[in-house]
Amino acid sequence: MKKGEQMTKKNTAELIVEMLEEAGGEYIFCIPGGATEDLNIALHKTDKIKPIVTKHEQGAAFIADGYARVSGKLGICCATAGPGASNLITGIASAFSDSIPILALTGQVATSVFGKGAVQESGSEGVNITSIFRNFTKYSGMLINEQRAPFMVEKAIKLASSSTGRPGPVHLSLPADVMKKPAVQREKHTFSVHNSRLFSRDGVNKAAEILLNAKRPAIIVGWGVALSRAADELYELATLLNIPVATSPKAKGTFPENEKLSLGVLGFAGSPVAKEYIVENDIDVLLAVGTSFNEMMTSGWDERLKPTECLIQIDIDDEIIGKNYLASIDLVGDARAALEEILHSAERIISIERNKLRKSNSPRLNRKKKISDGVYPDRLKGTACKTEITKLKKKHHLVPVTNFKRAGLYNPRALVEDIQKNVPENSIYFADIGTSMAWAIRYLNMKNPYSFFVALGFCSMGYAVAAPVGAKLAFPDRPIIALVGDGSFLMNGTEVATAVNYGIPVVWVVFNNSMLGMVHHGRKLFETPIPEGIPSGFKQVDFAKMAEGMGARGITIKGPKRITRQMMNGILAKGQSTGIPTVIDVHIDEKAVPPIHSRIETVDKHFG
Ligand SMILES: Cc1ncc(C[n+]2csc(CCOP(=O)(O)OP(=O)(O)O)c2C)c(N)n1
Ligand SMILES: [Mg+2]
Repeated sequence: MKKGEQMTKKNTAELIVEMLEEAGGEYIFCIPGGATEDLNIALHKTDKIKPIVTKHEQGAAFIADGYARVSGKLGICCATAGPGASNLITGIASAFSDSIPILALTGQVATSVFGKGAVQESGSEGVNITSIFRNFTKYSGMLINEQRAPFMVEKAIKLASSSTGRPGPVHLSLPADVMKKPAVQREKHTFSVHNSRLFSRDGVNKAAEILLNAKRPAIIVGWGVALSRAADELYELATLLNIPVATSPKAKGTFPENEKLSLGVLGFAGSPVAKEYIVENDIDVLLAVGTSFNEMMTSGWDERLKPTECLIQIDIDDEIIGKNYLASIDLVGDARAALEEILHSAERIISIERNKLRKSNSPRLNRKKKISDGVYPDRLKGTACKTEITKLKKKHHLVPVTNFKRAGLYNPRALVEDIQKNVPENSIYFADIGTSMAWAIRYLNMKNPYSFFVALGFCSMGYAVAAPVGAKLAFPDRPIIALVGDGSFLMNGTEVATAVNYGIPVVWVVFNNSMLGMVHHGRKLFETPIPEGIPSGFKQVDFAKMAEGMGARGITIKGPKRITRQMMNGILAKGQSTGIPTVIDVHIDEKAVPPIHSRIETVDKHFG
């Protein structure tokens, strides 16, 4: 033991649990195994962190993600060595792609037997789990001894929670012998998340000036705005400067979609209004906030997205700026802080100009004049852009559903609209990867921020089957609605049993089309349709029965039956009172063509 270090009565596993508690950990999503027994014993001694045992480690990672994604808190998951750890991979990779703060703990055989062929050895002499995780985490390390343990755990938690740049998953491998060692005494630390405020003052002022003077500006916001919880600041800036806003599919709802200035979603399954306003017409100044301009948002990096005069780009990650489109003004920093600063700067400029105006005018005129009358004429005064948007909304007024309804089958668009009509406005939605996501992005009208979630970074099927379980734990009083395909449900549907086990009343709506519809429709939409070498269809599954088999409620909707207010009220009320989750198995019109054309064009152009 070194000078200054004292041994305490607890062991290292108990110290880790103590640190997780201090970091605000409420749940640990996990499947136990021999290599994690010390952690298990340590968890047994506390009632502050509740273990939620899932049915598959991928589910544990996705559920931790769902918890973290909706709440902004750290999600914690844990798996045993070897296959337990490797089963986490897709979930952690998905969290990495979407910058979700997760701490993944995995078991490890004792360091004393490294290299001897121990069961599930996962160190450098076996399947090197730490090294595998290094490829898609902000940090992956093995606690090689008890002395380094407190530092490494603290570092992992801090890195996950974004004290440096974007948040993201981290991984720690826990050798069994180190876990048993007496814990090193450490100085207590207060955990706090610091959002970096690195952007330049000059850049902020310049951005405000340019936005104020722009003729036809627009704002595009990405997932970074949701991550930094910047919806209020975005709203204030957009309304003050009278600038239309489009969001990426992932950031859907961060600007209220019912607002006059809302263009809706730009990109995959997005709104034709956003496309026409921003892509098909010239924008002189574009403010991009927390978006990497990825494929899904830009419909394959459409050149027409470039503004004619100036791109102002805000991102916490310097590496993102200018990655796909050249930025004239770059503001490296947290989206919320940067938007707030631009807002203050714009207000300052407006008030200076107003004073100038006052001085130069007669007192009589003065009282009536507003800044928008003189200095920044047409735009700030602004009905012009709102009128244009309203016209576009009318022009694209989405064809009534009845026009493309096949008798007796539920049109997926009607399904999405019926669900939204009949559940409370504070509901949180998840959409899985598949056509359900496309229908949801296009036809849900999100008024509340941080209430619509798609894991579009990694696009893993099955995400939205498991993640809502974590979301419901984070927000027990809000309805959690998961819109999922039947193929996706078959991947992680066993997590319904996890929800049943812990009384977590999520509502899953399964879009039952007996096919991997995204693949099926995608193939057909190409100019020369792609043949079915690997089939996309499969035999229909009875998801209500599957749900009932796991102890959940199962409801089948087929034929002329529709989702109604009474039905949803009943499902949600019963869920809240009993804790029993529900699976609604809806037989949809499998022939309805989903709004995925932009993706097909991208694949054709870039991967064809
Ligand atoms: C884990 C994983 N495997 C494969 C894919 C490719 N993929 C994307 S969507 C999709 C089909 C989804 O089918 P389903 O869940 O039934 O939804 P649908 O499209 O039919 O609505 C497939 C196979 C993927 N994104 N993720
Ligand atoms: Mg399907």
